[in-house]
Amino acid sequence: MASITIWGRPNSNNVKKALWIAAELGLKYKHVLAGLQHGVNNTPEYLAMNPNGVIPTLQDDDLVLWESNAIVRYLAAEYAVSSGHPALWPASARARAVGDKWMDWTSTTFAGLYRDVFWGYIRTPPEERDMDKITGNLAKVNDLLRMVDAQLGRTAFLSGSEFGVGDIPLGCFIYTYFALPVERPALPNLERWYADLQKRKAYQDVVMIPLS
Ligand SMILES: N[C@@H](CCC(=O)N[C@@H](CS)C(=O)NCC(=O)O)C(=O)O
Repeated sequence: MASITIWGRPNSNNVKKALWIAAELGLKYKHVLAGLQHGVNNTPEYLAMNPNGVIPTLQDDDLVLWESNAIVRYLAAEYAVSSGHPALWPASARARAVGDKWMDWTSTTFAGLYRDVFWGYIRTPPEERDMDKITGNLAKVNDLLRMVDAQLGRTAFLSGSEFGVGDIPLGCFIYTYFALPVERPALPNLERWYADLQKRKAYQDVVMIPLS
């Protein structure tokens, strides 16, 4: 029986990715709060596991892993079949590649721009907000989401015709996007996809928590 531990605060989008895939797979794991007010991630013990000092970190027996997308991919690859959810890790590399690119795109193209918008509205007092930066980044975020909307007009999910790990990274961010006190452009396919995600128990339990 595997012994899994996940470190990270549950309101972090990167931690949510790991907790969400674990919930989809029905895995049992120990959860250690870490990051921001919880500390832990700057202790020598934590840095020995994850020298970046960021969250999340996963331990599964003798494997220690960081980078949230790598954690999602590892858990799906290792446990999709044994947990009875083979669709979460298709045997075909071609099938996996479809969603894989959206995982990396979310981290490398979307997350940095979105971070300033989210932190600006949710974690910064109104009088301290840099509205020029927030508004400028929000416009770029909306342009990126128009691209996602076009994709979701062609396929039901970012992973293809079925939900898969390729939907997890952006799925975490999109919950907070739709909760921001801003005007949003019409993104009908993205809204349909978001509505589909909200029907998933794992999404409700892990992702749809109060913003903080
Ligand atoms: N590329 C890393 C980024 C990890 C990251 O930046 N984590 C943030 C939270 S989302 C963090 O550790 N912040 C410091 C803290 O929470 O104390 C990943 O995807 O795992």
